[in-house]
Amino acid sequence: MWLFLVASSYVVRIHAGSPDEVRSIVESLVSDGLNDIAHVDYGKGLYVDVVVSDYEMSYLKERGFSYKVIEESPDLSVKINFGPYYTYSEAYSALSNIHSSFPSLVSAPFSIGTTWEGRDIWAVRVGADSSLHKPVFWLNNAIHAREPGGVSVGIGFVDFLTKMYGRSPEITYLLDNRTFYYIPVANPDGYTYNEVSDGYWRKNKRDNNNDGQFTEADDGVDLNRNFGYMWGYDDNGSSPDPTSPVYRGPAPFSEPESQAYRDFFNSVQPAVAIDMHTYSNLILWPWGYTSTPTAEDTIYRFFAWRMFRHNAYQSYQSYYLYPTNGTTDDWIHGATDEHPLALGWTFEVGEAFWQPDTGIIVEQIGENIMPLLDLLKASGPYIEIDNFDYTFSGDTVYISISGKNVGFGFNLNSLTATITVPDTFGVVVDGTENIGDVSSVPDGYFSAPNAFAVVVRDYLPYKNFPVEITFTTPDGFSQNIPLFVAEKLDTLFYDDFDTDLSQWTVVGDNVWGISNGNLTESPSGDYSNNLDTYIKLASPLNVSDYGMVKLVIVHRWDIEGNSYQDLGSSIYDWASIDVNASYLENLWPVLQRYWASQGTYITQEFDLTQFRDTALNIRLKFYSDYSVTADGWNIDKVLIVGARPYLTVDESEYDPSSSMFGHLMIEGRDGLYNIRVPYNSPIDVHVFNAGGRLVLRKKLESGGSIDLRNFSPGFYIIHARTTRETLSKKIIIR
Ligand code: 0X9
Ligand code: ZN
Repeated sequence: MWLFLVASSYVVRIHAGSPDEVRSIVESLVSDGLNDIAHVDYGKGLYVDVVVSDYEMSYLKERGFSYKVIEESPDLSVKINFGPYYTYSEAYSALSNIHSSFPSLVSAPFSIGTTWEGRDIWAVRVGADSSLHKPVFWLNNAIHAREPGGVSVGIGFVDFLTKMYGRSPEITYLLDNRTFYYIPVANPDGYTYNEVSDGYWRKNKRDNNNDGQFTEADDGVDLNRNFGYMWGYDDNGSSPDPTSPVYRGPAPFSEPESQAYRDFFNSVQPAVAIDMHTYSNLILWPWGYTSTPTAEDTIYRFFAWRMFRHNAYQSYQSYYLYPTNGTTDDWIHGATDEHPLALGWTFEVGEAFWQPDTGIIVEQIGENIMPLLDLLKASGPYIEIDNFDYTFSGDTVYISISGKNVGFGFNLNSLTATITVPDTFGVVVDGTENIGDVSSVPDGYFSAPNAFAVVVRDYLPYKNFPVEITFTTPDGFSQNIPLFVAEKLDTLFYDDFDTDLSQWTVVGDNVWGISNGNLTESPSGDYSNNLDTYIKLASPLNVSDYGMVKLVIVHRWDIEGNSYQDLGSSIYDWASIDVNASYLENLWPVLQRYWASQGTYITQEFDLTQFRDTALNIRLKFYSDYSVTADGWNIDKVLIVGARPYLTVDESEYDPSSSMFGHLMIEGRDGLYNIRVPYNSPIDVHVFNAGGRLVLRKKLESGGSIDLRNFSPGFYIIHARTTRETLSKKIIIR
């Protein structure tokens, strides 16, 4: 009957009147041994969340603190199967299942070491072609036992990568050129203990007092205080007292769990690493032991800035949350005698240790997809195109590019860019550009005006065609970036909000409306508190045969929040633009979030090409907390445009799985061919000779034949297009 033996835990919130008072409450709690701080709000909330026992709560009462209980030991019946979270064994199974579905992308879970109680610390290796040595990215979860929310985000990210491989050129490149080690549960003993206890245990399960049994009051080491860089530097946020929740252990790396972490980390040598915790919606970087910034502070700020716009997590040097020592992030950054310099990030995801439902978890995966991708990119050389421009002059297209290398510490020396264009579309007349030496950000920008020239085939009625730019260096770097030249854009969706919202579906609070020709979540005045609502396209778009898809939005906003520019500003309310494709199911990766104020209209573009699908959707989401409101979000226009090649003579584009009704067929020989389609669609037929010249064009109504018997002998390509597919067949006339 262990159920009756477990202690109760509470997360209590203590309010203060000023940021200084918040800091002094933290200090006095810590000096009284109540150092299990879960969250510190120095912003408008002005409070401290601390995890306490019954006994500690009565002590708080005695000391005259006024507090409010915000979480209690979750109801045991919910907790037995860990609520909506992965248990230790479910995390293992989830990763094993991903491995079974994508064996060439995700390894089977393997053990990097064992715990005091003999449990395996599982890891998977994510990335194609595991035989190659590639730059390494690291993510671990649950070094603190009671933080299962991060495990959901980590597994969700691995799952997302496998779904995007082969669809998104970006993610395909990343999985081909990175090795990503993922450790779902870094503290298995503590984690599994929470599966059968009240769920607030933080540390591992070292038997501190050697009495042969585990008791919460006496045992356990905080693994995030046991790392060997500046271990025990002082007693601020790290304690020599074994009963403390931040007990640092008897010696640096005294614990089998931190040893396994250290040894595996040192052997694989990541360039960028994240230790993901819950909760607080924060992204932190070293140092934690001192207020002095690291020498890489501007680099941390550069990446923090990119991530900030996606998930709206406040971001700063970790010391300013509260000082600590012996943490993972300081060791990752500081222990350069053990491994090459690496960026060491701490994420604090979510708003509670135990959150009520799966919906919140999926939102937290969505808001962290782009930030995690940003750091996956940063862990090796990676070119990001900022501008791809072209001008037309007769049949010639001049192409300019600019961009940057976002790899941390990876310089690209003697960088060359080469363009290729499929033969049917054009001939490259100026195909190579020597870009020179490109260092990494924050300095690694390049610009190459009129880098390339392409003469487009004169039989094309308009100049829509794919190109591929390959960046290489003499020492072996190579990255292909597919792009699309579009003279003619198709409007796939347009709304300037002059009439009604019939093109949209509302989910959540039904507050959306039109005001002065704008879409807004508050058509009459300021928005309300506690909103969580979105509006999405009523009919998702089939963009599967587009070579480029782009969202354009014209908007302005006034939303509670201090500053949109300042990384350290607290974010209370926000607007968000999110994207979905059918294969992502209920996951909506966040493209960008907005808060504070943008008084004049701005136009923004988002490239959605990598989310190409038969059912692409976007949503506009609005979130507000308590107490303060403002005018809100005003969206003047939403436009989605796409471009597709005039034709494609490439059999690889033909996807036999794309229709359940059967397919377009070209049959026949010796100059006589039947073209049939088993569904209702006109067929546009083009025949090209071996030189790529158009020699016949015919429109068939749902099928018919073409006669090429009087063509001169040689090879030809018959290209047929319906409303939903294209098919090419190479034929020979004798
Ligand atoms: O205190 C911690 O270990 C982390 N917070 S948590 O609530 N998940 O326990 C924050 C660690 C941040 N890193 C440093 N301060 N170095
Ligand atoms: Zn933690």
